[in-house]
Amino acid sequence: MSLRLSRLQLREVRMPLKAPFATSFGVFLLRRILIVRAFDASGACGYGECTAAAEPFFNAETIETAWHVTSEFIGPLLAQRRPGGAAEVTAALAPIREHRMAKAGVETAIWDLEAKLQGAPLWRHLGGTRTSIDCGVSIGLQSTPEALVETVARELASGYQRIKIKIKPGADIALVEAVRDRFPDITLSVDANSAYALERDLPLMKALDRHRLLMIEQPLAAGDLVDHAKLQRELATPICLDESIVDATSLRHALELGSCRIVNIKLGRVGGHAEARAIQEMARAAGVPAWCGGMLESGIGRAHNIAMATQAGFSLPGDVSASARYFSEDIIDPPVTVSSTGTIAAPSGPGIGYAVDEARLESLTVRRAEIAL
Ligand code: OSB
Ligand code: MG
Repeated sequence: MSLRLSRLQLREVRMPLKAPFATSFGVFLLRRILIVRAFDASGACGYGECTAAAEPFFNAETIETAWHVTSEFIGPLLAQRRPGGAAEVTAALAPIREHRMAKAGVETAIWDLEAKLQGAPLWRHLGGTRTSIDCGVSIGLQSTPEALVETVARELASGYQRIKIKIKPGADIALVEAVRDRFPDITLSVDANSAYALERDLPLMKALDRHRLLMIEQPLAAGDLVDHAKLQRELATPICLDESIVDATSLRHALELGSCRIVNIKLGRVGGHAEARAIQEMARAAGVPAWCGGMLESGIGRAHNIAMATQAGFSLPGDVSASARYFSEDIIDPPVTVSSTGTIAAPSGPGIGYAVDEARLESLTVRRAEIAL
């Protein structure tokens, strides 16, 4: 049965974070999130989340660019091309260059809708095989090494299987040393969000290399696969690419050059489930571990991440953690919870498998738009 899309509903919700989340490129205090609902002619609907931030510091998109591109271009293209299934949406939107987070908000909503129409859990509909996913945490920059060590201790006690800490120039080796001194054997990684330069920072990278890290995530500029390849040749620690991988082609280039040995996959960064599925399949075929990254998502984006991470290529714990780490109240009910062994069970209900709390969504909404298809 072919999909009959009838309209999109966009809304911006504002969700304060429980604690500031600091990275090398800035601090998140509040998430401004574009939530997309895709309706079909029967009135059924699916939910998606656009993970663009308020500022263009992680990548070039913002919630404002996503709102504009979704209403002015994605909606009209869908109305014109009328994709007959979720797997056709990426091709239908191909005339729009880039703007992958905007596309992913819509594309993932259509996957949820299609899975719901078929009465199937989205994770199974995507071809997922894992009945539970392995979870790690991403810990933002802390004011002191002591504060960081305390936070790490708390997350380990909750059961998380892997600790990732954010680093930036001037707040790097001392943080890693402090965590390693206290926890010599934990699975530990660092994420630089492109804050380093090969020429200036090779000595620092070599110092990090001595700490048995699982990976060093995105040390250099997003566009610089060549310098990542040069750096990887100097290090025993695998480099993991996040910002650099925007589609399956960029992973192919990275693998051909030797720019990474691990890949972080984010639905928004790559434009949705179809591309994410292709990337994890390419990684699996190449023997390169993949894991699910995060963008401080609300429960809707989090549920999509869980579905994505059930696919076979996702062989390392991801940055998918409990709703309660970020928000005092989520927009799904019940919120995402993590077991004492650091796992999340794949849900059994249709679509994303978590009920959206419509009343709460409504109360957090600061603007909305309807797009007829
Ligand atoms: O680089 O992985 C990143 C958050 C915002 C932007 C970029 C990143 C992150 C995280 C947090 O590391 C992941 C999460 O817990 O959602
Ligand atoms: Mg990252």
